[in-house]
Amino acid sequence: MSTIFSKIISGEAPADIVYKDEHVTAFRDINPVAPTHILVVPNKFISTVNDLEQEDAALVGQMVLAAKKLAAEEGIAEQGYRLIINCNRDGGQVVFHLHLHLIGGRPLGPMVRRLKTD
Ligand code: DGP
Repeated sequence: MSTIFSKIISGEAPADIVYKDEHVTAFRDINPVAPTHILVVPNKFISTVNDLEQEDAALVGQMVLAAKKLAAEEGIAEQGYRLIINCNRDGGQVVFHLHLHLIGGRPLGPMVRRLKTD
C-alpha cells in the first residue's frame, strides 16, 4: 500500500518540499514537464480518485487550495496553469498515492492529444 510519496511525507525519502500543512504535502516532481511541476499530495494515504469517500471532500478542497496558493507563489497564476489528477491505467497513474499535478510556466497546448481513432 505504501508508496514513495508516503516516505516523502514522513521525511524518510528526500524531496524538494515547497509546502506542508496538516492536510497536504507539496513537492517538485522529479521529472518535470514544465518550469513549474509540483505534486500536491494528501498526507493521508488514498490510492486513487476511485478510493475517495464523502468524508474526503474537504481534503480534496485543501489540495486544490494549496495548488492555488503555490501557483501564485510560482508567479504563474495570471498566465495560467493546469491541475491534473491521473487515475489508474488509462489515466496514466504511476504512483498509487493520490496526487494533484500543478503544471505551468509555459503554454501547455491541448489538454489531451487526439488519436486518429478519436
Ligand atoms: P502519475 O503519472 O500521475 O502517477 O505521476 C507520478 C509523478 O510522480 C511523475 O510525474 C513522476 C513523479 N515521481 C515519481 N517518483 C518520484 C519521486 O521519488 N520523487 C518525486 N519528487 N517525484 C516522483
